[in-house]
Amino acid sequence: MILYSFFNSSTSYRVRIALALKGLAHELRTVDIRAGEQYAGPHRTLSPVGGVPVLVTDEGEVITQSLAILDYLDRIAPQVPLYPADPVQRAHVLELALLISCDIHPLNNLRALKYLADPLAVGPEARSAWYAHWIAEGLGAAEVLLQRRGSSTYCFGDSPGAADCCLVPQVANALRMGCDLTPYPRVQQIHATCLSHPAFQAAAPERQPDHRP
Ligand SMILES: N[C@@H](CCC(=O)N[C@@H](CS)C(=O)NCC(=O)O)C(=O)O
Repeated sequence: MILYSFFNSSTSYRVRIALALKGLAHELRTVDIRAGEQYAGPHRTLSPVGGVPVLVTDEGEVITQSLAILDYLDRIAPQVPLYPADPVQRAHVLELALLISCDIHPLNNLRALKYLADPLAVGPEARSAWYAHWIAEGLGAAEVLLQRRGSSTYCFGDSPGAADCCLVPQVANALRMGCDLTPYPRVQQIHATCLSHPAFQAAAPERQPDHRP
C-alpha cells in the first residue's frame, strides 16, 4: 500500500494511526501541502479535491477521504477493530469521528483559511479568531459527548478506535495553533493516554520522515 501524506496534515495523521494500530506495512509518500503540491500535477489526478491522505491499495485502487480509508483498513485487517460490533456503540464512535471530520476540520482546513485570506481579505488576527472559534465549538461538543459516554481509557472503551484516530490529530492542530484546551478535561485526558500508545507515537507528525519546523 502507498499512503500519500504530509507530516502535519491531521487527516493523514488519522490514517497513519490506523495503519500503525493494525500493523499494516505501507510506503509513505510526501505531498507538501504547504508548497501547494496537492493542487496540481499527478496528485490532483489521484485526489480530485486536492488533498491528503490518499491510499493506493496493493491492487492499485485509489481511496481518498480519511474516513473511507479507515473503513477500508478495518475491512481488510479486522483483527484490530476500529469500530465496536455493537450497533449503538459503533454509532457513537462514528458520531465523534464525524463531529471532528465534518464539523471542525473543513472549517479550519488550509484551503478554507487561504480563501479567507485571499480573496476575502480576512486578516491574520481574524483568521486566528475564526480558527479558535471552530475548535471551541467542536471540542466543546466532543467534551460533552465523551463525558456522556463514561470514563473509559480511550474515547470509547479500553482500546483505541476510529474516534481516537480523529481526536488526537485534531487536538494536535489545536495545540499547534495555541488554542486553550483547559475547558476540555476529558479530551485532554484521552489525548494524553493516546500519546503514550506506541501506534500513536509512531504516527505523530514529529516522527515522520518529512517532518520540518
Ligand atoms: N475530508 C478529507 C479532507 C482531506 C484534506 O483536505 N486534507 C488536508 C490536510 S489535513 C489537505 O490536504 N488540505 C490541503 C488544502 O486545503 O489545500 C479527509 O478526511 O480526507
